[in-house]
Amino acid sequence: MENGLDLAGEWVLSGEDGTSIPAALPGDNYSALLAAGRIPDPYWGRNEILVQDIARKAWCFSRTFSLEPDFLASPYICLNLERVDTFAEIRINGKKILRTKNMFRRYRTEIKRFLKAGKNTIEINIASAWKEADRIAAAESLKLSGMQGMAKTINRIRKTQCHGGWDWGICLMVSGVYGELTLTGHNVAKLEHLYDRQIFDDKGCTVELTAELHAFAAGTLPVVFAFNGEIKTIRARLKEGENRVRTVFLVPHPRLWYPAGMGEAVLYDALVSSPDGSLAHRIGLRKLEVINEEDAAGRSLGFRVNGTDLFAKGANWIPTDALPARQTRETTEWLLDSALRANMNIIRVWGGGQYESDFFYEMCDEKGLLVWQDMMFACGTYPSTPEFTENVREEIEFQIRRLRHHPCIALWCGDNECIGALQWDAVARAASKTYLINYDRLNRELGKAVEQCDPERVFWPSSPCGGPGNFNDNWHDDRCGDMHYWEVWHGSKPFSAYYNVRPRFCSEFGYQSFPSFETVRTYADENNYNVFSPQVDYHEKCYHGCAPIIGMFGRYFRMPSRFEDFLYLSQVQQMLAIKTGVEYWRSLRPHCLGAIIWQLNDNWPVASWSSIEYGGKWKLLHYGIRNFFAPLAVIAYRAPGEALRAFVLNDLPKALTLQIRLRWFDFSGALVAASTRNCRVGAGAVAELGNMQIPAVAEESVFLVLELYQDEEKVAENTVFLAPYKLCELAETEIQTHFAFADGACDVQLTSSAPAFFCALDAEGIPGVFSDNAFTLLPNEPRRIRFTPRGEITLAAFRDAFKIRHLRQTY
Ligand code: BMA
Repeated sequence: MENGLDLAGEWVLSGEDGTSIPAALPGDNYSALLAAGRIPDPYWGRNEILVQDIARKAWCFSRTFSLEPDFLASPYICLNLERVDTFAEIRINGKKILRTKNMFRRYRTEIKRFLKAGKNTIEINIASAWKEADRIAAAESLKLSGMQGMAKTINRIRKTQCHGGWDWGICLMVSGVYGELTLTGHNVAKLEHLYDRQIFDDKGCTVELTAELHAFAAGTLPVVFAFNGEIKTIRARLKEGENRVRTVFLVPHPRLWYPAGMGEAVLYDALVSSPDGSLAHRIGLRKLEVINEEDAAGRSLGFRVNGTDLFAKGANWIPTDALPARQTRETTEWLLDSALRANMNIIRVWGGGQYESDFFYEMCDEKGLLVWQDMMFACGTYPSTPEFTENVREEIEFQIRRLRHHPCIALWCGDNECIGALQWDAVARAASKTYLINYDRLNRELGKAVEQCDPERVFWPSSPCGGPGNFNDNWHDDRCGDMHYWEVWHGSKPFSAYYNVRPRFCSEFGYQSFPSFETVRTYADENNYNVFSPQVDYHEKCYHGCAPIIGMFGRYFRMPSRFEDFLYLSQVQQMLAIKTGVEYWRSLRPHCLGAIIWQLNDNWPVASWSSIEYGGKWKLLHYGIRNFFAPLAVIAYRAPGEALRAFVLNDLPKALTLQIRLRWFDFSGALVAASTRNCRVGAGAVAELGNMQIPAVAEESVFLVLELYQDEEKVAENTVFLAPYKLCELAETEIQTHFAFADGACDVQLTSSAPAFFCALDAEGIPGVFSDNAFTLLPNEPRRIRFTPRGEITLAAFRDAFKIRHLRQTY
């Protein structure tokens, strides 16, 4: 560190009960207790229940540190704390210096007078957030309802809301510090933030850089900006308190930042320094517009980057682990890379989680993933008392200042489903006006904070909502706004219900599945290898339990026989659900301009809507997403009572002429009918293939294979059934495998004598990704699939771990 001391490292965690164990900070109390063998693994079986008393106690993190007289010569010394969870009293050398009450705020306080040369002590005493929330709730004048997890009162406090448990999440009301923990010395001022504003005109791009400094006393300071090979020094006169120092740079030929799939995510280094410290960011030059304009259907919603509209394809993001100590850079990078590899261009940071670490946004900048950033409120009613609102205002202002320089951030959204909660929460419904006013008071504060701190970006009041200036409930509105479509999962409707809505932008829709057998074995023992066993059932947090997954099987499939078949089939089913929605909505472009799947990841091993399991393994859904989010796709569907329709989807910024091959087969693999077509499809557009002939045979006796070719090269394929799978007499077949090792990866050649559907490959216990999965294997058309491991691998280990499953084998 420049002029400072990083207090990250080993601390001591002590408890009311006399516990005294080593604990790493940044980190949390549960992780420390687990590492010291004081609590059982909360992720195993039903252990969640056994570890709840930890959260009803106070915990203290303490350590000593030593200071050199040189450092103490600095006129000002700050203690800087980020992500302190939640109610902490901080003491230095026994003296109280600070109290915290919001894990999303940054606390900085000048503490020189409490320090001495040599050995010092720091204590972070953290009260039980749960008890504190209960206390606030008991005293509140406007009674609010409880939240869905075990910690019902968590909406009263500024802590990651899913810590209290969610319909996919364990309740672990952790405490700790997860961000910066430093002492910094200063002469005049602390450099706080650096951000940019960009003006595009015929001269190029004018980049205005602004540094925000907190001056401890009035004074002057040279502030040096470096950008695009130029250096500018400003002698800043600072007043005590907050100051802004600005300068501009002209970039005559800017290299623009593009989201994934549209171009390169070019970044420029921006640096500001003073004798008191420095800040370095990487910024992207781009014009990002949220298009929200009146049109024939109502009002559009979409993103335009550097003048080109895109179809937003992405997933919702929740915290990567319920134990904050395990929220690593590596896990984040794996998940974001996985999003990218599945052709996503946007991530929605969902409001029940947290504003993510800097490295999350830096990675999104680098990879070209746009971020729909919620503010941290979800699915509930929140207070709007002056105390709460003031606390939130500090939080939002800090978060916007911290994050606004990231080119990835596409918009600020006020909350997740808090308008919905006004309807489904009985208390709020009974006094709707009161709760609406309460909602609006807080929500308007959020909007004001955006206006003040980041006027260039759009404030989208809530997700879902009709957008600024629209005061409708907007729950399912085909005319405007973003939509959360939950009728298929929560409403138990068939997959064809996706054809009932024509969203302008669907920011949430999902379907659950079980994780793989490999992951189930991390939380259940052999006696529990049954979908309704206590341990497996416990790892399904939605109020319906596992029943909808199994119930839905009855619509489409024959009942699977073995436990592993249940797990597999649930993943096939999940993939089909999401595929139905995505393909249909993509075919509606430009009416619909976005599909954000619920949800990308899990924060513990559980049955959920995720496309990637806890631990990083891709579910079949994630492989499916890679195909149905591909920039070029060929699709066909038949909405109830309608004809079969087929489309070519092109998200690329250029018009193309493509070839389509259509083949109908029966289930022995015999060709029933075949044709080829040419199709011209515009840039970022959709083309319908007219005149789709269905062979004149029983619907349950055939299936359609569509293939899309660009200059002789196959770029996409799809398989479509006309009848539910359960009605079709699928042929039994054994898939032959042949293995080979190439470039650190393993190839497997697959051959079948009859059509095999949803062929799912697994390398149990070996982390890595297949080049394709859950595909149709046709007879006499062998397929070579590559497995790229995350680490080193031998062919023998891969062959031993390899498993393949297909639909006919499940019964
Ligand atoms: C949406 C989300 C989450 C939830 C999901 C599934 O409402 O915002 O709150 O986990 O549905 O029920």
